[in-house]
Amino acid sequence: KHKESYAAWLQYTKIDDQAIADKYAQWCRNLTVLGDSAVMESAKKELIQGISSMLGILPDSCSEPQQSGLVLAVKDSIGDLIDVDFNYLHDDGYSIKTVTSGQNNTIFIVGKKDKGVLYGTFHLLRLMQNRKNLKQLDIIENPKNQLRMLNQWDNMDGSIERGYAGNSIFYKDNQFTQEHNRIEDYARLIASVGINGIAINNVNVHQEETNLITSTLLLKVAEVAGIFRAYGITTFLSVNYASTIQIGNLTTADPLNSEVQEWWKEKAEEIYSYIPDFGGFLVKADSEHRPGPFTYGRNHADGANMLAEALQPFNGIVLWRCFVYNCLQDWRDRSTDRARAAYDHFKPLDGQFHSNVILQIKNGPMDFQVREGVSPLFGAMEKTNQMLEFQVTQEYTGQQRHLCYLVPQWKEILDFDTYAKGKGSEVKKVVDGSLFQNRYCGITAVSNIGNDYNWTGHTLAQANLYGFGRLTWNPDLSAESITDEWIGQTFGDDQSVKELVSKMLLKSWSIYEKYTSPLGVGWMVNPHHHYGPNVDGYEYDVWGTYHFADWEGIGVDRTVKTGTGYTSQYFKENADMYESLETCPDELLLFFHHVPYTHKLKSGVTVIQHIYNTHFEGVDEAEDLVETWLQLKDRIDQERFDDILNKLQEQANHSKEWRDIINTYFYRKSGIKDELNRKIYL
Ligand code: GCW
Repeated sequence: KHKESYAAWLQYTKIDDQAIADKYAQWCRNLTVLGDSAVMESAKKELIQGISSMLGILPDSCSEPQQSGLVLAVKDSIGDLIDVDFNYLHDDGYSIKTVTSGQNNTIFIVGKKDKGVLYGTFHLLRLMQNRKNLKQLDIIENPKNQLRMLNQWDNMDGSIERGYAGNSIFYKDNQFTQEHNRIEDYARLIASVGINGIAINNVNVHQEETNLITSTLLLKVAEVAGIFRAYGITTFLSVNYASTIQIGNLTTADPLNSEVQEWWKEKAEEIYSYIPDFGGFLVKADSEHRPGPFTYGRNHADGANMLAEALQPFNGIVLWRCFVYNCLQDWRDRSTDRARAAYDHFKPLDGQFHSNVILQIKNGPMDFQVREGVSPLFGAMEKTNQMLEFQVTQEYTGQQRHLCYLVPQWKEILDFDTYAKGKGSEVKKVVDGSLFQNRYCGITAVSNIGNDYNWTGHTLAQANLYGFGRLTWNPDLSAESITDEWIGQTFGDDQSVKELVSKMLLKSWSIYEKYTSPLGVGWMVNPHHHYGPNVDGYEYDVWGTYHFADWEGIGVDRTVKTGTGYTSQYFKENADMYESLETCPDELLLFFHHVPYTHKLKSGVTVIQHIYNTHFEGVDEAEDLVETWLQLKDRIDQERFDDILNKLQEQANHSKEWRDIINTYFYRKSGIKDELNRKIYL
């Protein structure tokens, strides 16, 4: 039961087409693994599982290459079997080559290191799952990003902050679960798309989790790290900035205090005695009531560097989050702009961070909205390592009850040109380190999995996790190709399934945007849990997330001329574009400007008419999703079919709630009627 849901994109469904199966079999009858490590062992295990499940044959394990077969090797073990240009390969890169001569048919998967072999193995299995021809493979692949990470917001009581797929697979009742198989399956899933780092606890480090760096729990962390290590994934922990006070018997966490510094140095040494390849610390400091260096009149470079010095002897790194803003704002105060906060705090510190500190920056300056500007911090700190943070868990994008496939959104962000070094300074080049030659860099995201049988609640939300991994490996992959390969592995090779599901996924972000908050203004959700419409839910609150709708107009004036000056944080080309009403793109209009409802968009309609139109359209399109899915009946197993159908129906219903609340709200505020006279409740 639920076998397909659980296996996600690693189903290795039996290949029914005998011609293809026979062809594959010529390479899969025997398997030679040259090199010995836990990671090589994982690659071998995966191949055996994939091959036996897809082809119904068990490959012979050989100690040296046979006439035909599969060979896995690393630089040190390949000898002169084939020629691989190792100068071109990065540590995680690989080459896959089909060698045919006479009766010999061999596929070589070669990495510089064992991790590359594992990635190459998953690549080959992906090709087979998508029924690709293996006859003339000559693939060479390097990941574009060095760090490709996930952050679990899991708490030790088993809950997951902003988790929409059940409870934690790591913890229960303030203890580690013993679900090692499940954790291993998670490691397989994420390694298969190239993830190489994971922080296993929530960035909000509460009391229990503060103890994760103490001896009893470190033993358990080490067990989990061992599972991930075998899949090339490095384990990190989120730490409590005030650990010296909470568990260290000190009265301060001042980063310049020598006892504090000493405590962390000893702590790091202790951690590495349990986990020799421990990745380092992820830190949320001075953010949303978490402790931090501000308490001691120190800045964030002081705080991050103190931890970096402790980790440095062990090659550990500090992932320091930039989500720092005033969360006790007064809505009456129009001069404070939360969007400015990260840049204002961090930009002046450029050049002061140690080389083993990376600033972890959310994609937008606010908080993972369906649409917002790109954070102006990207590219703004030439001398500082920067890492991009996405949110795979759908906090503000339908909470895995609505379909919202985020790959198109992430592509837009990665392709956004910052102009930091002139044209062609896209975000993806900032965070892959190529623009400023950083020592450390990469992309991270908040994971969307829990212990639900299908990992993600909504089965189609698996595509977000898959797509995130693939994009961190290579941000230049197109949304269409990622989507296509995911569907092939998840629902099989049926062309009509591919076409329809792909259409649904690729449109879903735009659909979700249409029936929720308009034109980049964000929020309008119910406080705390953030599900469902509530236009003024945060309007008179302390969080700095306002839309300022009145009877005349709506939007946040972030211009230099009349607003908060946020636009000036971008490089000139973007600053100018956003500053001017004429050039600001429609989809972000209300993020940057406060305009009357009668303001005409570039699309030709007024703001109010746009709100009405998109909300009616959004519901229609959500209903279309149901209709499209119904066409797939009998082409998808009953369980997943029904499951997804239920979710899509819930979404279509709930989208009406959004439509009506938003439309009525703005009709009441503006008194302006819908030109098309559709039903707006009074
Ligand atoms: O937007 C907020 C979320 C919090 C989260 C925080 C963060 C982990 O609502 O739940 O806390 O962002 O990113 O730190």
